[in-house]
Amino acid sequence: MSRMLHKFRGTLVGALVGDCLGSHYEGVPYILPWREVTDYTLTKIKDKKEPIPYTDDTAMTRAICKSLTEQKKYDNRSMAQEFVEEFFREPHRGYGAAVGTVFKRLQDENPEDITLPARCQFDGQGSYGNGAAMRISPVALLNARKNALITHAHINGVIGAILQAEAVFKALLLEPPNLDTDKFIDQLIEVAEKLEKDKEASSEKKEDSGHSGIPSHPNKTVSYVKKIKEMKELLSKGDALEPKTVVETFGNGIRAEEAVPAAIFSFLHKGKVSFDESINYAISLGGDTDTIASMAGAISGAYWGVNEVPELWKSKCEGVEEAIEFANKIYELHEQRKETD
Ligand code: R7I
Ligand code: MG
Ligand code: MG
Ligand code: MG
Repeated sequence: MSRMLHKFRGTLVGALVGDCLGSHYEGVPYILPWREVTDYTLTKIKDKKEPIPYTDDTAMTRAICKSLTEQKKYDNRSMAQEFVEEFFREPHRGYGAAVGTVFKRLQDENPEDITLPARCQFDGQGSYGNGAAMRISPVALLNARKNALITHAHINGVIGAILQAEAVFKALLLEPPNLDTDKFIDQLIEVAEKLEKDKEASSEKKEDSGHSGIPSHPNKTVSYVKKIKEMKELLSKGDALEPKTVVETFGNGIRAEEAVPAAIFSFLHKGKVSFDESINYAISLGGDTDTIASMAGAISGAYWGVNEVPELWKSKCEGVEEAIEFANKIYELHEQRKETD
């Protein structure tokens, strides 16, 4: 089997197991002891008879896979339709509290511009939730910004999704044990700097013309660039690094600007060691554990490939087979594109 297919499977299965395992702790307001997390993920789940269910993070990822593989291309209207269908089929997968409004409006109004409902969220600010970033791994090779805008209009929600996609994309191109963390960080900084420069430019333009573009609130936002730059310093502390410092630096909440840096950092800090350490570490940070672990899992799975995902996790989580099938189909698409390019 080709190494890249292996890595595509690792990406989707990695995102899935991170979601399933992390969901056990979603919302805990404190840092979890390492022992507690590994006791759960490596021991306690052995006794589970029922599959460990996936949450909205995976439900939306699957909707993206479905659209991509059925349309055989990136089509945002089809993406939106799959999100809506999936949401109304199983609304109780733990979706963010506000995103259901977007799906209802998409269904009831079928607006010509499908990003309209998302732009009306939160009094026109758009959602800064991590829900665009959490689902983005299958689009890592395609169009992350466009996909984010279906549900998340706030610039920080969008930048988070693009950076997460970028991290997955970069990890696909690396082979263990060759992970130069400084280089990985420098490349991400470059992308983040460009995105944040665009954000400033678009907000200046908005003030000038009074036109409503993508809502952006540069004064109220924390910079991704600043957070990514801090990763080097934290990584240099090695095992002496306290999880408390990590959470103080990045946050661990439902905002994309917290969860995305926390996930990327979990990969850089522990994903170098093994796939499972990056998942356990992401969960141990507390807060939005399913989403942070799912995003760390996508990056880490892209780096390691599916064989490095523990068999126990693959056997206990709901939807692993479907994730592998989707990975196969997206890989096929990827190969076809290479031929026609
Ligand atoms: O971002 P989203 O899809 O939620 C994803 C999260 C993940 O943890 C999943 O695992 C699931 O549990 O939910 O959904 P949204 O409803 O768009 O955003 C999530 C939450 O962020 C909202 O319900 C709000 O609490 C908060 N939020 C905001 N609050 C105030 N002002 C997002 N944007 C704003 C805002 O502009
Ligand atoms: Mg969830
Ligand atoms: Mg939830
Ligand atoms: Mg979550």
